[in-house]
Amino acid sequence: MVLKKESIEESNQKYLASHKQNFEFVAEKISGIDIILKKLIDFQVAIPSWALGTGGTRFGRFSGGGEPGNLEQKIEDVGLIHALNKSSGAISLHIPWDIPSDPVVIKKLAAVHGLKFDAVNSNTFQDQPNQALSYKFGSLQHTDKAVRKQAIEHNIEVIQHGIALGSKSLSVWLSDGSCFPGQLNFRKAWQRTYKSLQEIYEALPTDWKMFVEYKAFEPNFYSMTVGDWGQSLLFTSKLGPKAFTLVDLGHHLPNANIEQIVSLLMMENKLAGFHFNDSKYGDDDLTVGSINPYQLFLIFNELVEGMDAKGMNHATDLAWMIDASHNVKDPLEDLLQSVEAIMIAYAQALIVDKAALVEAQETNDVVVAQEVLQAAYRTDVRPIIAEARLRAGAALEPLQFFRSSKIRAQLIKERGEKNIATGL
Ligand code: PSV
Ligand code: MN
Repeated sequence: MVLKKESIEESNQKYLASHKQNFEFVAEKISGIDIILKKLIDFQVAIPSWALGTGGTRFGRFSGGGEPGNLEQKIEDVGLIHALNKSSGAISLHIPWDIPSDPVVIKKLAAVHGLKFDAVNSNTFQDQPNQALSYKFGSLQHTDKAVRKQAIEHNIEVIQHGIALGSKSLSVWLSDGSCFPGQLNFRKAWQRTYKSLQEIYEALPTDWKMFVEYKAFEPNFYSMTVGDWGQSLLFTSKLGPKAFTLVDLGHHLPNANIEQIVSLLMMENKLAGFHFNDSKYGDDDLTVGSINPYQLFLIFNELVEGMDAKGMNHATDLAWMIDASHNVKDPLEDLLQSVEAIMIAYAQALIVDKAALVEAQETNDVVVAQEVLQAAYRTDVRPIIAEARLRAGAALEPLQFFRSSKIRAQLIKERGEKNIATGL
């Protein structure tokens, strides 16, 4: 299913007059609005192929129907999101959930929808049918050299799939660790993992990056071998200039100061980018901005400050991706909400009065520093995001469009109620 440009334009007409009024009201108070709009238009957030179906927990899964049953349909779904917001121009594949049967055809299909291929993700946290050796006790850390070799070879195969599609990065998330005290020698596990990562690193093409994602707990509950940003940074620093630390917002212990982590990783040129989501308790994988939008804004405030300090390109120098799961919402609606939340936080960070903030910081004026940040955070920037969408040819009201055009009903008609997406 491909959305027609004309139907989006027609729908925009309904909202245009009130949108213009709202936009002018907020825009007149913001200096450099056209530069901000350009940055917003350029900013693209990749959609993970595994977030297009209904998620679930170990207690159950409640499918909503019309899920994409293959890679082609997943690309079609990301194409729908991108047509509606023009901010989701990339898809991130997880191998082996999404092995392209014919990369040339898949690449062409993605191009029809205006999509590129973002990072490719390896999977050594599950055993696949017909897999020779088990990852029950880890993969790159495993005590058995043969298991490590199998996991290394899988990562190299993922790189090959990525090369065929035009990806430029490999994301490695390991569930390696231990469930009980005494199960693992931490030092040996770290060293084995490092050696394995080195072999994968050696297989990277020269213009590729390797992202090492950390996670505090789950599925291992006593130790994780890449458990926090310190452990990941130790790996990526030793590996070399093509290795970076990937921040997934749900992978921290409660109340971690993620914005500070982000700032320091950028200082060291070691921030890969993000897996955006939100959470209340742990790795909840909830809609971005649904629980703690202020934290998201504070993270973007550090990102903009840190990227500007280094003269980085906001749109292309870091990897922006969602990593979420939708147990009770329509996945496409949820993803539209997540992208919107990211754009809002980014726009709010762009309008922070930087000179006033620096002045407050340098003079230890704590009260003014808070006022400056919250003035930006409390600005309703939604008309600015909508204007960026309008200028990019997207829908002024993506969610309304999705609902009023009955897109899900059409997908159910095409794919059926029981189509199940590959993934977790
Ligand atoms: C692990 O929780 C994770 O965040 C990693 O990014 C995985 O690749 C992804 O979720 C999908 O399971
Ligand atoms: Mn993740």
